[in-house]
Amino acid sequence: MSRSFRNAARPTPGALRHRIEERLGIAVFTLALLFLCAQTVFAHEFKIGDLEIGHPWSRATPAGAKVAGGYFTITNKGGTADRLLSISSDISDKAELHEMGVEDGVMTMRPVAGGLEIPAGGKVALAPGGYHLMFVGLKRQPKQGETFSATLTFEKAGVVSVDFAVEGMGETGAMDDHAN
Ligand SMILES: [Cu+2]
Repeated sequence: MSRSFRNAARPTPGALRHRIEERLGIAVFTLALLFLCAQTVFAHEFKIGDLEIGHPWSRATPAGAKVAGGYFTITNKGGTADRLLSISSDISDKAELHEMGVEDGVMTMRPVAGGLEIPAGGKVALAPGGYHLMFVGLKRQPKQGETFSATLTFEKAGVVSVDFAVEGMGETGAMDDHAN
């Protein structure tokens, strides 16, 4: 019964080719969708005025952690300098801009006073080991694979909402060309 049905339904060579092309089309479409999704998570970018905020990311934290880092690049395509004044997010009580450096052979971290300048035509990177955001007083632990939103306020460009992609606990950003 099923054999005779199969025989009756056997496609002509032309129909077969059409069917293969159709499947290829679906495969290409699926790949394009996957690519778009990957773009959103791994190389996402936000724009406000002349500023481009590249790939905001954070790190998953162990249970009970009270702080989490925040990293991204800011590119200023304009002719005048701007300044990152403040950051806020629902994930923590507050967010601070920190600078990391070595003082007397000891790694130290201190808040950056007066905001972070983004020179005209310049690019500033917030990355592990240098300037970074610190989400202080976490209300919950950021989990790998999720995103959380934050608001950045610039002196001239204004306010922009961005999404931080949460990466693994051991992530250093070294393999990420956006962090350079
Ligand atoms: Cu810090």
